[in-house]
Amino acid sequence: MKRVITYGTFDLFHKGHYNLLKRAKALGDYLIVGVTTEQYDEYRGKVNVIDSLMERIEHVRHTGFADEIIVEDHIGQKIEDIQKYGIDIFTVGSDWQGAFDYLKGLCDVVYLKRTRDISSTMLRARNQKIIRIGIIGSGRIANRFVPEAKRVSSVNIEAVYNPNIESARTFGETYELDTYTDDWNVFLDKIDAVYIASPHGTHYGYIKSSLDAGKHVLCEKPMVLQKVQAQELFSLAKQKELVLMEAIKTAYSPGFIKLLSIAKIGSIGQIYDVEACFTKLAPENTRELKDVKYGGSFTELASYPLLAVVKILGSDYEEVKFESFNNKKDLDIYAKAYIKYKNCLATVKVGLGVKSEGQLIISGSKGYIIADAPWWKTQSFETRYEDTAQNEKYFFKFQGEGLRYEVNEFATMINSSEKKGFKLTAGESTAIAEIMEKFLENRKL
Ligand code: C2G
Repeated sequence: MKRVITYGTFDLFHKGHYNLLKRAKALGDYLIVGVTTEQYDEYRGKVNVIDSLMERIEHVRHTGFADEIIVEDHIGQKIEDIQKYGIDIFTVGSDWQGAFDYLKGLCDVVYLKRTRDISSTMLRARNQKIIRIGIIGSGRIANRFVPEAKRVSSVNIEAVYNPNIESARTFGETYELDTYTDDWNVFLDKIDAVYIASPHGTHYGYIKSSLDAGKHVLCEKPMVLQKVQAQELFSLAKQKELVLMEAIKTAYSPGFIKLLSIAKIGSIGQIYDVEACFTKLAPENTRELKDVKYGGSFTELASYPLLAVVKILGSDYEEVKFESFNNKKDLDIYAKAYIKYKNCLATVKVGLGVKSEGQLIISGSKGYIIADAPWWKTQSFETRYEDTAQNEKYFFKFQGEGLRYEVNEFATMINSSEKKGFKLTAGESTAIAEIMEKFLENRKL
């Protein structure tokens, strides 16, 4: 009996998949089909699979070609399976030509011609209304945003707005955008949603105007620097059934989400302390160290550490105290926040003018979690215990600049009936804004 194996995501099942499975079955007598899990797809860079694993398995089963269905959930599994199941032939579509030649020592490798003019990506685009995104601002983060957004099939960057038309033109031509403009109404006409990548002080105005115009909003951190503004904007978004999301990329990245789960299921016991640090040396003459109203280390960098604190300990802290060292413009080059909760503590350390170890350490009654710099990408973390034999290390891919995760979440929220997600809630963003506001009040003293 000739045993054949093939693998795939089989998302939005279509005739290309059907043809592949039919021909795979015809190669032998027994066909095993490996269907990828969401986590494994996320690991290998597929961030927008629509159908659940069970739906995708059901679609494969329904063809009647598979004699056995397994899941593929980790890298290297193909080699293990070929030996475990005594496979004679591995097959996959010709879009993978050569990619699995390393299996030739174990079995025959057959690349079957890919069915033309159909793909899950195309169906996703057809099935789902493409969300037309307009970018406000054309600075550093906006330049990183465009290539990342291209990795998310359900969105398209249509336009860029900048009051400085020359900046808008340069950016628009660089990325071949259909529209670049300094005319707000022209900009709004072309889009369904905005990504705000302008300086902190302009965020509130752009969010308000965009929501008033019925546009969904993804706004760079810090979204706003006053609690009351955050409350007002989130309730406006809710009232108009629009999405308002703060773009703190860590909140949407797979590794950080897993870290939160590990912390919250009690792996390290009761949590008593969270210490988070993020420093990034900046030259004296940059915006962050010149803008006397909104500049400084805390407004620039504290969104990440505060995200960790608020996600792990919640928003109901009792008091917060600050210490900082300031430059000649009275902007903090190094700042520390000490946040006291009823039964736990948190320390946030940030610095544009002072370098320190960018760690996240969560201390608990049974052990602790440590994520080394850059913990805000959460490519790895470790749980550590008194009995070091119990220590566990976790590793994650952080694809590219990691902005694709927030773009994917933004698109998912827009396409879902619930216009809010769990990864970073309105309450959590509001708590972060409140602590930012308290820091700025404290700095004026
Ligand atoms: N396929 C095809 N024709 C298409 C689309 C897909 O023949 N028009 C084939 C692919 O080449 C693959 C199978 O159908 O062999 C499943 O395709 P996907 O669901 O896109 O899975 P993929 O990401 O290609 O995963 O470890 C995963 C596998 O290596 C392949």
